[in-house]
Amino acid sequence: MEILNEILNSLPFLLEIPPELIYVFLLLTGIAAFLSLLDRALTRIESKRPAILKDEKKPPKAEEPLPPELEKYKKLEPESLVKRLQSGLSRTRKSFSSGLDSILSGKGAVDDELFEELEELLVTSDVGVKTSIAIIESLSQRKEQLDTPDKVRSALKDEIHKFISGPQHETHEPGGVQGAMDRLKPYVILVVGVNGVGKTTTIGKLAARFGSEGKKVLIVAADTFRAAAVEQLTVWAERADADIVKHKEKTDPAAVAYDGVEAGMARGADVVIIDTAGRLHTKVNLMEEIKKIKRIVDKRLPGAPHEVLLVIDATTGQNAMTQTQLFNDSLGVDSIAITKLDGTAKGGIVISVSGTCQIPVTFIGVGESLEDLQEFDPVEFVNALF
Ligand SMILES: Nc1nc2c(ncn2[C@@H]2O[C@H](COP(=O)(O)OP(=O)(O)OP(=O)(O)O)[C@@H](O)[C@H]2O)c(=O)[nH]1
Ligand SMILES: [Mg+2]
Repeated sequence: MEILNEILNSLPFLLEIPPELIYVFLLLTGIAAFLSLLDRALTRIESKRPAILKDEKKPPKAEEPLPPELEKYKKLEPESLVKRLQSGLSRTRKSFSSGLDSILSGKGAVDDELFEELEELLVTSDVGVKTSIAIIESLSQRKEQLDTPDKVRSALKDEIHKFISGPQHETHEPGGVQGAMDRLKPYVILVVGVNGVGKTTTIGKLAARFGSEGKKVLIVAADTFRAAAVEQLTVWAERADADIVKHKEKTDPAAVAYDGVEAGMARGADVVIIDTAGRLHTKVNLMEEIKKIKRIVDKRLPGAPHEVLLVIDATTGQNAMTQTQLFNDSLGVDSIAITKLDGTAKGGIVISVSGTCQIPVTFIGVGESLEDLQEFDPVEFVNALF
């Protein structure tokens, strides 16, 4: 205050200005200086944030023509996908619908016996005992309204749909937690599962799907157990126009995964997909190995893998449930792909897994070609079943 008075006294013309105005002026200057400092500090913090946390969308990739294989994939019409789904599920559908027809035909009364028969049909379609009981219990609560076979059929369809479209599917979209793929670069997917379930094939199909969306995909061959695995993956990478990182046979798979993620970061990949060797969920040492892969990947890119994708084979029936549980206990599974539905009449496993495990089923495999890996859509699935 003294300094202010001194300044006012030393500059007589200032005396003509009311001191209140000078105070206001000084206050405003102070606020402006503070805001400018704050802005500079925030800019500095923002520039230091790791790229993977940035919220803004990635700039679109320069327009490049897609290779013919991916162009073909991109142009698939929804109707042709539905047809493939229906034909892929035809064995399950035949066995399920003919069972349902024979139960419902000639039934005069909707009684406990009918519900028991329906429950048995579900169990034999591999829906699982617990799941089947839950679905039929819920159906029997609507008993009063079910006075014709058609009503029973459509109520059962409704119950199955309700059962498989839990909230976990709503927050997930193909390839990850909603929006995560756009935010995280590279988005890292670790693919796991027991031997021969279709991990490598699924990775090839996924790479093609992401590639057809204009994403830059890098596949990591961390299955160093079999020499043929790397060759198989190389063929898929070529088909999908994806980059591949591979090492010599018997290299530590965690080291390959580490290098793969590093390469993905250096080359600006949008998605990094890591293939791993098939392993029995009951073998402790093999489960420890996959945990190590996960840890090492996280070391190179904190937060990665962003998605642990478990592949299960529909033809293995209820054992797939045990696999899901043990892989989830060891690693934390984020999403599930169920393959080989075209090879079984017991596609009910999809209902069992998607209804009981709190993990979203994101893809189902209904054949061997690229377009046969489909997004799991509960409505389409139930429509194809009835
Ligand atoms: N019919 C059919 N076959 C499939 C499907 N998905 C994968 N396969 C076949 O299943 C076999 C095994 O597939 P892979 O992708 O090699 O399985 P994997 O899990 O990588 O096997 P490992 O690496 O040995 O553990 C191959 O012959 C695939 O063509 C599917 O949805 N339908
Ligand atoms: Mg494989």
